[in-house]
Amino acid sequence: MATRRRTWRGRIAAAALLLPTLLAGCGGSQNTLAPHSHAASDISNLFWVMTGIAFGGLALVTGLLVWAWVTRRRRGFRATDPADPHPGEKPAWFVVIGGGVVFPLMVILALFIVGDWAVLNVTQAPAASSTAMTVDAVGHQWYWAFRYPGTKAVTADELHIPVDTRVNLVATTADVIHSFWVPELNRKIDTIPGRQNRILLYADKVGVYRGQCAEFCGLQHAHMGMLVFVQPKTQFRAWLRKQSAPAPAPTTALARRGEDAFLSGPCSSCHAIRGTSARGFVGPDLTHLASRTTLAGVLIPNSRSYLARWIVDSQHLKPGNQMPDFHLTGSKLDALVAYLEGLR
Ligand code: HEC
Ligand SMILES: [Cu+2]
Repeated sequence: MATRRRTWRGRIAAAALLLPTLLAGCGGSQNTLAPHSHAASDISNLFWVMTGIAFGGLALVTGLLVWAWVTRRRRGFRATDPADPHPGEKPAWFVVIGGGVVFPLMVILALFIVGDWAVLNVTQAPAASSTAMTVDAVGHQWYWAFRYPGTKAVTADELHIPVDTRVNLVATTADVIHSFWVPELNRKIDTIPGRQNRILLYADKVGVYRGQCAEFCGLQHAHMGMLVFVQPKTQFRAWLRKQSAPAPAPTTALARRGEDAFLSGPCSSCHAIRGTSARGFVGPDLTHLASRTTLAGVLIPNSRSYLARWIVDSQHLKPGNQMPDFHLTGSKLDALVAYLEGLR
């Protein structure tokens, strides 16, 4: 008896210890329950309605069980005939049909109407005419390229949009299936080879929202994050104008040597820098690299030391990523970093 009690206590303690671990997934920066658009609000409301109904159902069934148990004990029930263990206790047919068929059907139908009809309609691909602008999101193993049709702007992993503006986001892929997901702004949208999928991107508040590839796409899937910078409209327009321009020319002798190294070496076969001869498309566009706050799918900050470490040892920072390590020595590395840091 004593051992039995101890194991139960152990199990409860284990569950209590596990709870904070599970709840650690709630909150934080990718929170579906902190919506900042109509679509995300509807998704969050649907979650609460479903949770409420689920727990209401649980409470109802548990309550009935307890009630049956208590009334039975009070009556001093003892089954004597094994062929008829419940003498004189035939449930009324309307309890069985009503509670077992009609009631669950009504709940499921109500959830279907709220979920499928109302919420799906709001989170659906927007009519192109109802949006103010389009952004192309292209999934790559393992980063996102963002293009602004009608301009030359291309960026990676850091998407900028104006606040209170309906954006038509067109999701495609350069390789395998990925999924574009910014939980605070809308549901997920898969990128399927050969297809264009669309979703509405809208934010009611200026800020930075984190997103993540939400479809397993290989080794570094977990490090395929993104940031959505929601800016006041005039700020956004200024940003877009700057991003559309070609890369600024290097201003120091060191940076000029870095440019030479970049253009004459293997870097330019994988990366594009507009305004130079670098036109690769395997890796992210680096035209305005220095205007980004992070590198490599929001894995590391865009600082001088991380930039140098990335070039020399990206396979250590993001194992299996498609950029090889370059064993460069001091002065050449300094020159490359100086050049990249000037790409504002
Ligand atoms: C074989 C193709 C290839 C070559 C060659 C290559 N890169 Fe890359 N590079 C990539 C890929 C792919 C990524 C994205 C990695 C990821 O995040 O998964 C990348 C990422 C980067 C980034 C981070 C960009 C961002 O916005 O996150 C920098 C900076 C960079 N490379 C610089 C260089 C430099 C400098 C060279 C030359 C010394 C170079 N690369 C050579 C493929 C290449
Ligand atoms: Cu992925």
